[in-house]
Amino acid sequence: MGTRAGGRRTGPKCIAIVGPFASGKTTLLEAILARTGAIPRQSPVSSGSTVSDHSPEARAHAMSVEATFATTDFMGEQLTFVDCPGSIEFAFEAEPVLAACDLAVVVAEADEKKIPALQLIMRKLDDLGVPRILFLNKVDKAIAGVRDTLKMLQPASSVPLLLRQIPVRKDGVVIGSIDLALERAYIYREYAESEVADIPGDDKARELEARFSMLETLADHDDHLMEQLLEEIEPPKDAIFDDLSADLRAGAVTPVLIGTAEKGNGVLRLLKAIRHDAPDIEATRKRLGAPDGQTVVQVMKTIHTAHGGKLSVSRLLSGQLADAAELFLSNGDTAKVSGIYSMLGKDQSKLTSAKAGDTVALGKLDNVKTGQTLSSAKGGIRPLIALEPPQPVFAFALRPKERKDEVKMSAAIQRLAEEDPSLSLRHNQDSAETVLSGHGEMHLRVVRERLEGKNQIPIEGHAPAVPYRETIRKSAQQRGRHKKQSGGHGQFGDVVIEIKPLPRGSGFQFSDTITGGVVPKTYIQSVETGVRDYLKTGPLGFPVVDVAVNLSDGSYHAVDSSDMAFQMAAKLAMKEGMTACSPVLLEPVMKVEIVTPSDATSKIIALIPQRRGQILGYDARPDWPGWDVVEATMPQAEIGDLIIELRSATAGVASYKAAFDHMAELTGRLADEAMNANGKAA
Ligand SMILES: Nc1nc2c(ncn2[C@@H]2O[C@H](COP(=O)(O)OP(=O)(O)OP(=O)(O)O)[C@@H](O)[C@H]2O)c(=O)[nH]1
Ligand SMILES: [Mg+2]
Repeated sequence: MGTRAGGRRTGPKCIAIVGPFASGKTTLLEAILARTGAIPRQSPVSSGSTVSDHSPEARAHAMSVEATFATTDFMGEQLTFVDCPGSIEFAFEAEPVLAACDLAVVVAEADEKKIPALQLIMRKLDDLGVPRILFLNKVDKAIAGVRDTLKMLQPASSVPLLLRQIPVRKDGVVIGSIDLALERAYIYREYAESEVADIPGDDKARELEARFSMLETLADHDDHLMEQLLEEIEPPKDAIFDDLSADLRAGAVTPVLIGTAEKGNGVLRLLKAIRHDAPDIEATRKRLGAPDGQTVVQVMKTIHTAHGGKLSVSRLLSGQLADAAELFLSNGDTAKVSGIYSMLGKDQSKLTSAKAGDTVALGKLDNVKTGQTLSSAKGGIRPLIALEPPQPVFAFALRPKERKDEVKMSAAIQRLAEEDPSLSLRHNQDSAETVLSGHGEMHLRVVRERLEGKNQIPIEGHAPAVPYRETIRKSAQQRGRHKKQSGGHGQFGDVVIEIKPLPRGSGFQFSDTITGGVVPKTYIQSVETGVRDYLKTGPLGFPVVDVAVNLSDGSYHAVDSSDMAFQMAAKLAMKEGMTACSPVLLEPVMKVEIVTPSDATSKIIALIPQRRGQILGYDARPDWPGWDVVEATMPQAEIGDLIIELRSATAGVASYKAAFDHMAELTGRLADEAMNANGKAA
């Protein structure tokens, strides 16, 4: 529980840093840590030595690929920041984090292309009910005015973006900011605290106008303020601060601060706003519906450290926790805490206990997963959040280069899947492949790099096999005789079968029209077994579907006939009969639903026929202003890398869902290619 200092509740807070890709989140965290003294100085992201993005995978791709935690201290208050990746492929990292945070700092920039990405994040925060501050970064290179930029970004937010600061410019370059609530100017100094100054005379008119517009927005939720504005009475500063705080906490507005993370400018104002306005753990506990009066722990991330120890980075929503404490999972199982740590990027420092509001890593909770809720209450409490990864959009099949690594690889994949709940793993029976699926090419590339790098397992990867089938176009009748005389017992089976195509989706049907017992009942069964066995691999090399086989005639021998002999006869008949039935390859066709920002819809529609798809229609995406949904059918073989093209057409934000629709005949060059590839794999 927090204490009150100067009328304000203080206590450990947890703040997620989110925003579109490359907006400067990692840079901002670095600036915050430098400003609060957690690190001696700010490193540029290009140096590869920031507190966040320390993994070789993040460095290799110059982007964040996982959530990083860093706890620091600002004016006696403990703040844990979580730097979340901006790429949509790693967006799921933020979900368990955001749920248990008090506040999100959304880092944005004046870039029209990134508006849909910003919108995705804002909606996520709306859904979770997380209050937010928008940090408009990179004002050093901004050409447009801040107010125009906010007008441009506003469609991404369901609540008003409330400008709290305007820039001070000199010769077109931003040299500081004016805080509209404090009515003070701050002149930037690189990597140091800004200098407080009077508002420059030239800026006074702009300041008053921007301030009035801020007050007008606040007055929408405050009748008293509205009256004051109408009567041209200057509202007291305290009342403005209270409104700013209340509206932010209620999620009624998104205050906007400006700065240049790269030079540490605007960071102190941001920290002060966080200190002053961020909700505390009590508010977050209530938002999540966590019970009071007991220890409640929400797991935000799972890490397997290089030294083999598992860490469950968690938020204490209420109560306290001592090392070696026993906690209950929602299913009643127990987990014993072995080590409590404060995090600063990859570094941990040991603690003896934790209290409500703390964000700490808990050691060796072997049976605990990301997103779970733990509690001190016997038998556990119900989960506070339900983590549901979206449907994967990209997959690859893999195996270790060396057979000896098989067991090691599957253990490593299990660990990776535990660290990343958006990764899914399945074994494809058809092709005997291990298939990993995830949220994009980069997502899976990073998984592969982790296997090869951290785990030292060289991997062979390829696109997963498409489950082709084959069927027939014509009917045929065929006799099959299996007869062998070798010493004592002979083998004898003789059948006549009729093979017929069935409508698509019927599968396989077997019947007999045997009369007079020319083939005895038990051997009819053997014929069916033989036929079914044959159908596992048809003349084109794939499982056969949509055929009917009727056993119409045959003969048997009282001594030499057997189950095996009739199976053999049936297979012989099938083998010869099928080639006369004009076999044809079938490929799976999916129904796809693509969601895209509307301005890219025509591009998306154009690429569907290029992938042998058929457009079924497109429409406005329900409840998503500025987005469309395009429906189409498309062969599964063409969907494998569809996401790459969708993302590149939409600055990374389009996505799709696919579900099996039907099987369709495939002939010509593509069929030959599929058969050749299958022949090689077999
Ligand atoms: N001009 C300017 N560039 C900046 C500023 N802040 C960050 N950058 C640059 O923006 C690029 C991306 O910065 P990052 O901090 O890695 O961005 P990010 O949001 O963490 O990126 P992801 O985590 O990959 O989404 C880098 O080249 C930074 O140098 C800034 O204030 N001004
Ligand atoms: Mg980053």
